[in-house]
Amino acid sequence: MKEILLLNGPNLNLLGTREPSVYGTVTLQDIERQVQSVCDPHGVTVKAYQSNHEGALVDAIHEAMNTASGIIFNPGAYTHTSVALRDAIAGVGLPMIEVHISNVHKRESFRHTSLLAPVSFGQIVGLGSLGYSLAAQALLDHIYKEEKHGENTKN
Ligand code: CA2
Repeated sequence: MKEILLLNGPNLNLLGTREPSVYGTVTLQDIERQVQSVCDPHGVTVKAYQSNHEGALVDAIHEAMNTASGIIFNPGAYTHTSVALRDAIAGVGLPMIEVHISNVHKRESFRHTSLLAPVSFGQIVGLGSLGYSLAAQALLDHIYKEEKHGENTKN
């Protein structure tokens, strides 16, 4: 069975418990369920992982290389700082879509730059928890298109 990795970075375990005006009232567990319900009709399993530690996120990306077909990733504040996460995504070569709950472009200027954006095939920002469900749809579409392209270019 196909699997995707739903990866969340630092502080996103607090979703739904603090700062509802910025991050909403939906919990991370709710989001994990939402993403699984998008993937269920496609027979795709969602492996969900959250960590507050950069190295643990790098390890999860490496593990996904052998198990997953793609990654939905909200790297949290590491979005703006982490060369290590960018290198990990580039290194495993899996398709990755970046999600941000808040509209980072309406916030402080240090949130306007993503080191991960150049290694993602797309970004969804500012749509709250809905962004994760849309990201799941986009990732499945991307994976199926890649598979089709592979079949068509086989000789
Ligand atoms: O908008 C996003 O999804 C962010 O990735 C969230 C990060 C922030 O550093 C990025 O610039 C944008 C912060 C996650 C903090 O999550 C919390 C959730 C609830 C309560 C407090 C923090």
